[in-house]
Amino acid sequence: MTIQGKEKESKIEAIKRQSRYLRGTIKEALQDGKPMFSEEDIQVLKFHGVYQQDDRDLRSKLVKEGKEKHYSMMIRARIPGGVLSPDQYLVFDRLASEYSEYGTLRITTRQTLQLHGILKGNLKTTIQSLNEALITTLGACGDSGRNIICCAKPGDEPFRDEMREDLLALTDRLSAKTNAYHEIWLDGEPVRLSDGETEEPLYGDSYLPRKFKVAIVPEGDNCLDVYDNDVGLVAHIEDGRVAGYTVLVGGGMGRTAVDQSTYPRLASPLCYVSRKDVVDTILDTCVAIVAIERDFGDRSNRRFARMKYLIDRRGLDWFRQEVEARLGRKLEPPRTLQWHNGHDHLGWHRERDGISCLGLFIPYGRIKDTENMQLKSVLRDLVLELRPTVRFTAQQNVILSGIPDELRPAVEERLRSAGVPLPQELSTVRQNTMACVALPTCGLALAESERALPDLLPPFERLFEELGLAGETVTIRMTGCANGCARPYNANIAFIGRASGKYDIFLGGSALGTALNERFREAVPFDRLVDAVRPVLEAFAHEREQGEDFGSYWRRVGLERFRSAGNA
Ligand code: SRM
Ligand code: SF4
Repeated sequence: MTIQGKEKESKIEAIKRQSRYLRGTIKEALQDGKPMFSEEDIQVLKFHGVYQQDDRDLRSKLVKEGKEKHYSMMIRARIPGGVLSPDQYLVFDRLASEYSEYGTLRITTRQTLQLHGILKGNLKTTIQSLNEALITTLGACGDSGRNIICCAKPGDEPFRDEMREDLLALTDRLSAKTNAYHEIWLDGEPVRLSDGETEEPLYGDSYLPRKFKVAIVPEGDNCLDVYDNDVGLVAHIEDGRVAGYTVLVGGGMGRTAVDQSTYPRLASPLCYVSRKDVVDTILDTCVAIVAIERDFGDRSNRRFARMKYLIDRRGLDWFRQEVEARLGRKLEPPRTLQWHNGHDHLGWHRERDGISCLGLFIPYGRIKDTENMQLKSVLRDLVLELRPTVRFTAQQNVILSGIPDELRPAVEERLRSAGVPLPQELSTVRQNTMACVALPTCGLALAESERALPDLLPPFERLFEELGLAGETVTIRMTGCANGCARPYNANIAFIGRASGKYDIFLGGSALGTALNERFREAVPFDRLVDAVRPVLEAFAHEREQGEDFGSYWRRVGLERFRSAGNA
């Protein structure tokens, strides 16, 4: 049932449909002794939170030697709202040490954790161990509702609990229901369905045309780029409680460098849904939206299968009418939204009386031990001793929640002796950076990102100091390709991998996540990136109006002003 019903469906559509609700031949393949899965199972595995990858640092050497690629799996958990109990965190820490070839944990830009470098032979044990700790990986990847993200800041305001309640209810409604996960990973018995019953009441046997992302934030605090999601729920807070949500639809970052008809898009306000009457109205609205994408999304060309393209093709009015028809009622118009924060929740904050939380900057989301910084070890020790709730943010950082106020100095001391800087010891620019994983694990990376940004930052920090901009919030994001996993198209300055060692530079954006940036330069060599951006930052430092931030300055002055600037 697609609007392109007569067009040929993509290969992946057939794989999904023939997978018997995500079973494929994964169970058999786990016993076959090979280091990798078949092409079909690789696609089905994504729905189970598993990506087959190979170590790209070794690839060309192995090919030259006529050997097989070095395969391993990336496992992505689904952690709604990014919240883990201390014991759950410790399970991840142990699994990273025991089974990941890299020994690391990776916080993602959607508040969850990835384990890279899991050999096929260890896959089932690893997933089983996560499940024993009540952590699933089902739906962390694949064409269904992904991990729903929510502002991770803890606090005693009732609206935070209400947002979490709604997030969990929505997670339940949008989760895949197939029994395949239990059969494959947990040795569950095959399901017996009675006539007319289906394993996937919402998704059907073909699931969605593409991934589907939902985010929840309180109005004002856009710490997670709500406009970049297929559905954004912006909570309107009245007297400390959630009065209702403005629903945004059709956001997404992904584009393809070689195809100019692909583009990032900020979500459009669709409607307001009150929470007072029935929470179900919010859930029903979201389910109706998902079902529209299921029924009308493009199933012939995955490049245009995200809901943003459906909305642009058919128009927001059509979309609204379709939601109304499915709900059987008129939608209320969206409310006007105000934003004042785009920062992450770093540093110490009051959580409730006598209790604090600490937001720690995790360099590009990678929890690991190095010679200079024993981040993984100190986090493990703090979690073992203090038993904080561990919260991941959508800016790849961690918040340790529930720390008694009197223990603050001791926590700081422990971090210092492990070489972990407190956020206030980091430059403002560093605190506002993100980089996607890219090499060596991401199969789509064209250039380095997580491993390259650390070398790029010091010259930028010096430049900001030199220009008197050290206190300025300017967001810098880097990705290894145009797919946009670190949400680069919102950033004030973005470096987007174009080829090995070369990056497109995008400028403008908004630190509040409310505007997209524009392409300024193409395929600039890594060692010329700072010089390419320098003239724009110099002009900003000298010409900006009182209180004007970088994004507003860029939009006022315009791309034309800088066409000839830079020496890239
Ligand atoms: Fe992503 C594909 C990593 C957030 C847009 N992304 C991938 C894959 C799985 C590569 C692949 O398909 O083979 C990457 C795995 C790399 C690795 O080795 O770990 C990958 N994406 C990531 C993470 C880990 C980046 C990070 O540094 O944190 C993020 C995991 C989030 C999560 O927990 O679910 C991640 N990806 C995003 C985001 C940001 C967001 O959702 O807020 C986006 C842009 C928003 C959006 O979806 O529009 C994003 N990833 C993509 C795309 C482009 C989608 C599109 O609409 O065109 C791809 C490629 C694809 O799907 O074909 C992709
Ligand atoms: Fe890989 Fe590209 Fe995503 Fe980076 S942006 S993780 S290189 S797909």
